[in-house]
Amino acid sequence: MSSIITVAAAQLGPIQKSEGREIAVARMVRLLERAYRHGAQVVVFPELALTTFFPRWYHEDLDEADRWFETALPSPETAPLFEAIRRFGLTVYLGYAEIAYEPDEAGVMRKRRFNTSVIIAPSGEVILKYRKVHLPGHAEYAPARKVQHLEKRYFEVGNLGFPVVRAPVGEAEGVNMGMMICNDRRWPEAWRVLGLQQVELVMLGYNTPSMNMENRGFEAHHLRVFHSQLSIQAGCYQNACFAVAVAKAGTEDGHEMLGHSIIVNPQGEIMAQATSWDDELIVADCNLDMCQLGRSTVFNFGLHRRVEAYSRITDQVGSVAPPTWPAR
Ligand code: CDV
Repeated sequence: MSSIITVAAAQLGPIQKSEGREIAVARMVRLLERAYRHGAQVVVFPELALTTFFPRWYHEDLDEADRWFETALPSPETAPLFEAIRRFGLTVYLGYAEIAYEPDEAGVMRKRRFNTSVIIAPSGEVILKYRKVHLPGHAEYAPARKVQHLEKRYFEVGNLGFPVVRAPVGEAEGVNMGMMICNDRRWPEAWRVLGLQQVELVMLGYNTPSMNMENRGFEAHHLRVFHSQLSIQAGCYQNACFAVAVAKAGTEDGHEMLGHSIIVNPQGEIMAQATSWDDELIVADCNLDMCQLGRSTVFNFGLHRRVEAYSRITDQVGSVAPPTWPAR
């Protein structure tokens, strides 16, 4: 059995507010066909891949935003994507806005909204679902901000944890696959929870503005890409896994987002990087045996982790000030 899989990052250029799903889906189907021709077995699309990044737009009434959400996958509009997945025999990560009718934590059945991604098997079946845990931004209209970022308005915090599934990919008998969505990549806790499940391939999509309009003079523009890649490269190295990290890039309705989609190996090296801010495919061969080195040496968790020293990680949310010296 081969332990080499060929993975593709299918970066998308901008999707304008006025553009319907059929336009995005047609572009995605073309990328799937190109991925197939390049011999890829796994294809990763961005966060909220079917629409513009709508959390930058304010709706007083949440129901008015329903047009950005999917109530079922596949739907008549996304069916061509599933047909292409089956036709080309690909494993695909898809990010989208989800409406689910399900009980909340209090057991009350209601309409719920999540920023979601799924892994779709070559058969067209959804084999794993993830709902974004680290939602950035704010819930109410913020008049002082130059651009709104209303993820906390439109989405609930994901309630599925960070799951990992093992499934066959190409010639590989089984690949341990997990997901993140955008801001999650900046949180080492998210990577470690996946690492603790022996993840080999992390798939993640993002929509990241290329400038921080609220930077207060402390974040130079070029650091936007650096911070994104720093987080992904560190996550891969410290958890001995590969990652395919994929942007929705370019200028959507006047708002510019960075590209720089990357494929990273367990040494934290970038194996391939997108060079445009448009639809672009990058491909790399990943030898899964490479995960073994970190996992059996410096990051052999069973041997070296010291959970007795980590209780603050789960017992405490915000930071606390340290004691002052000299004590008064
Ligand atoms: N969609 C995102 O989660 N974007 C955030 C921005 C707001 C910083 C990100 O982490 O890229």
